[in-house]
Amino acid sequence: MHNVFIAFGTNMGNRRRMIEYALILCSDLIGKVVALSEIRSSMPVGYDSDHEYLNGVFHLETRLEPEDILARCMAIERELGRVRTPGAGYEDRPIDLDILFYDDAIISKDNLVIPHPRMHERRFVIEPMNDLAPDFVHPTLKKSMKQLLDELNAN
Ligand code: PH2
Ligand code: MG
Ligand code: MG
Repeated sequence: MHNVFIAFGTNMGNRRRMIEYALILCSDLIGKVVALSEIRSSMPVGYDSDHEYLNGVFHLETRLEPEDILARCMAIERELGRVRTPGAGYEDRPIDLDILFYDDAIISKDNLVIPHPRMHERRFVIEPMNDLAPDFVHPTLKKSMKQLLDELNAN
């Protein structure tokens, strides 16, 4: 069994409902839900929009390989109505599912980078990871979620 942490973010439509559906579809298609973090709201980071996000993290146990998890996350995003505009950069979305960690694997492919490359800069990811696994050590940064949160709080 593998432990996977998947970040979710939603800022369109009925956001609570999107999270509920995403959780059900993740448990159907990816694996057993071990835990769900607190859900927090924040304004969009890295682009301009008036639509507030709800963010959090799912912890799942899975037999799937990372590429397969990625394909299923994208299928769930499409199922919940996400449409990507090619070349548009960040956009509002009904749901975004990002693989943060897969055990302590380090993967760097064109279509998939694990750990998620920008996660340690993002409070909306580090706070929920700290809810679920404060002592989990980031495999490349070699810092725990608690340490990464302390660093964000200090800056
Ligand atoms: N996701 C982004 C870009 N900016 N801002 C917030 N608050 N929450 C997000 O999930 C988010 C974001 C790209 O995936
Ligand atoms: Mg994202
Ligand atoms: Mg994404």
